[in-house]
Amino acid sequence: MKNIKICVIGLGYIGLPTSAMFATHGCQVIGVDVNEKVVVALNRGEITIEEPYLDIMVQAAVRSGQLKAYTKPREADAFIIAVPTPITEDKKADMSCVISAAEMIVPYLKKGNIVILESTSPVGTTEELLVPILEKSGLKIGEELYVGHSPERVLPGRILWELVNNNRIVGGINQKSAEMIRDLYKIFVNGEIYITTAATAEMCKTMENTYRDVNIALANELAMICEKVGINVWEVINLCNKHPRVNLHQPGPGVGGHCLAVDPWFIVEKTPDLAKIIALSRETNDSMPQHVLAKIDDILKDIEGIKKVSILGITYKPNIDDIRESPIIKLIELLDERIDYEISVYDPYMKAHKYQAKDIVTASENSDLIVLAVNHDDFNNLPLQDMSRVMRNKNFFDTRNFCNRHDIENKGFKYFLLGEGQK
Ligand code: SAJ
Repeated sequence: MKNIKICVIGLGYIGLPTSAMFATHGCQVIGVDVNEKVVVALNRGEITIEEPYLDIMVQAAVRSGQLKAYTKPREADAFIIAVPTPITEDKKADMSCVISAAEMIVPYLKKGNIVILESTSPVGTTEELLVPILEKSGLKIGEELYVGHSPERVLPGRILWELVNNNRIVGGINQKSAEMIRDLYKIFVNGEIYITTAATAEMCKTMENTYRDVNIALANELAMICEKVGINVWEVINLCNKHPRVNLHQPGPGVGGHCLAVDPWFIVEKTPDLAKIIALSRETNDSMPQHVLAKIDDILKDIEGIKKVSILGITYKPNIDDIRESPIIKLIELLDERIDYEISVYDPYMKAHKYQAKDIVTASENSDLIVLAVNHDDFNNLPLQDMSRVMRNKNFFDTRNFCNRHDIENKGFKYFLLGEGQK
């Protein structure tokens, strides 16, 4: 199956690493993106997203001539659609990028080609949305054109390792399509590849992220309960997880990213009357920034006038530069709406934010409260002495159970922990 030509539509977090992976495994890859800047950068061997080691792999792929980028598709043996599927304001899947990507490839399709949808999509998308568009090619779907869904399952920050080593699901619109797609991914996948139907693969992907979201909601609910009854949720979770069949997740200031905060809505959209726990979990997780604000109000209730809150970390999770759906951005918006708060921010990964200070100590100047919002590795050794020296009131609110309480208290701070109630 080597030396085959693959056309990847969408050169983002999934399309670009996938292109580089095929290209460094002997395939000829045509990368397509509607954004000309991405195309120009890629052809220079540069990347526009941050992901460990991706730059090295992309450079190798471009230099070898195996990966070239364009703004329009070209003829190929296989087409992979890896474009965004965000949600609209009213929590419905926005499939416009999938539709335009599919329409874009129709003129280039020929007998024997494979088309794979990798974008996370509501159940039914491949058969009900993609296939009718591909039929415009005049090819017999499943016999002359092989079609399926193979969702990406990689974790930002570990994409290259997980692309190769994770197990993969391939859902075909028929058995032959599934087998053809499986053989294609075998080029670089070391994990198991499981074959199923397209609709099952779609449901698996959305349910994997829903599983995690619902479990985080359970942890967040437990955190609020523990605050109420005056115990420490982190101790409860730690001890519960000593049970061989319990795996409680971690509470926090909310759930972000383009996956967990989005995909559960794809299931709710299809079956709103049945997906009750799923919708409620989304609401619980979405309400966490509001809960963090209520805790901030409580910590600072005795301070008169304008209070300054310094937020450490704004990305949706640690050690990456991604702020999509970040609950910390939501928290900042909530604080922004209040005339009694002044805000400063420090995030080592995000230099451009309007409240970003040049360093942690500058962000702490005249502050009344530090909020540890993201557990970046960089925050392991906070300059507590210098922070405490420049602060007005020495309060520290840890929303991730990340810091050492004693170190912080030893530097004269009052330490507050999300999920810990006072008796
Ligand atoms: N979070 C918690 N508590 C936890 C775990 C996570 O509050 O116990 C929060 C994080 O702080 C973050 C959010 O959840 O805001 C999501 O982070 P994540 O690391 O759980 O996941 P993502 O969104 O970066 O990647 C997920 C992964 N899915 C699963 O682990 C089931 C990944 O494998 C998928 O490929 C990816 O979604 C995707 O693209 O769908």
